[in-house]
Amino acid sequence: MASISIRPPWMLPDRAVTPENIHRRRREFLRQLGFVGSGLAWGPSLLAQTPATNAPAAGPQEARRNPEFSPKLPLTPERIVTNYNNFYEFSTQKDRVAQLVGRFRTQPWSIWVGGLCAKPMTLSWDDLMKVAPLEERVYRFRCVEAWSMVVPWTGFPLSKLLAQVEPTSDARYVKFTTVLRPDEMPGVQRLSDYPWPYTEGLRMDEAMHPLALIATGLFGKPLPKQNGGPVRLVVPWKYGYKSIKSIVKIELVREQPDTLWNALAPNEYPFESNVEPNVPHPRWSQATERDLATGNRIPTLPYNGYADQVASLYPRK
Ligand SMILES: Nc1nc2c(c(=O)[nH]1)N[C@H]1C(S)=C(S)[C@@H](COP(=O)(O)O)O[C@H]1N2
Ligand SMILES: [Mo]
Repeated sequence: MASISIRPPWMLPDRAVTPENIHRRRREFLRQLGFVGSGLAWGPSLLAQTPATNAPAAGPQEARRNPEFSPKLPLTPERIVTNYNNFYEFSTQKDRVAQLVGRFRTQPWSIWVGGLCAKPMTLSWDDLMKVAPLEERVYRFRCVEAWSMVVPWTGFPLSKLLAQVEPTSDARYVKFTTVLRPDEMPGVQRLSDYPWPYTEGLRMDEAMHPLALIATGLFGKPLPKQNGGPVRLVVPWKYGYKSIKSIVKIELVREQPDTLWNALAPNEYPFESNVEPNVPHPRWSQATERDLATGNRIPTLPYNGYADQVASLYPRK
């Protein structure tokens, strides 16, 4: 692709997470606290936070299953979900990823949430655990490569996190960024012409939809590194690549953000990427999918089975 021959901006250090910028944002945040006073229920924990004292990312992830978001489907066995992975920062071979995440450090961890909002903030792991009560949800998961599984995630709605930072009215999209640590990620070094870091994006109304989940657990345990630990996005009505892993940055933006897959092959990986069985991928049909649990081919459902909940977001389709 033409886009990857250009000297890429991702070769530069990530400006949003330099100590200086974090320091400045924290000062801005503290200043805003002065105005809002006790309006922030969890202000004190942010005040106490410094990156050096971040609590471990691992922690209890048992949570009550939310039946409203958990269709009664047999779960894909845990050993399949945790050993058949797409995580190109480690390997393009799905059965290798779990073996290659050993050097990847997920503690301490923090996420910067900012951009077009009133209250940008850096959340430590403890802060993240206080955004909303954790719940378990059983979601269908459909990869663009035409395989699928059924997964019990633990997490909370993305909308709750975005509400904390109070997006401004000109925030039209949300951009997500995966951590980039080539020393810990052998696939990044191998795929050196990819536009790292991995990025993804949603429209604001998609991001605010109650199905869009921030996941921190899987099968009632901390999210394994190979599945995007310690924290990832899950957008069950879209192809799997929208569900970005190991997130360190969430930014509210005005224009549709670039995404890694869209930059590499826009005709194969459009920004919207809803699961649409009657719209073939340029290289294969999307009408059916291979169920990882049984190996059987099953029909692919519009919006991956979530049409009742999300079709209204796409009135022309
Ligand atoms: N950072 C990052 N996120 C990613 C990917 C990736 O390579 N890097 N792969 C995506 C794709 S294509 C899929 S299908 C899912 C796979 O998630 P799983 O390994 O938990 O099944 O993660 C998505 N998120
Ligand atoms: Mo995928």
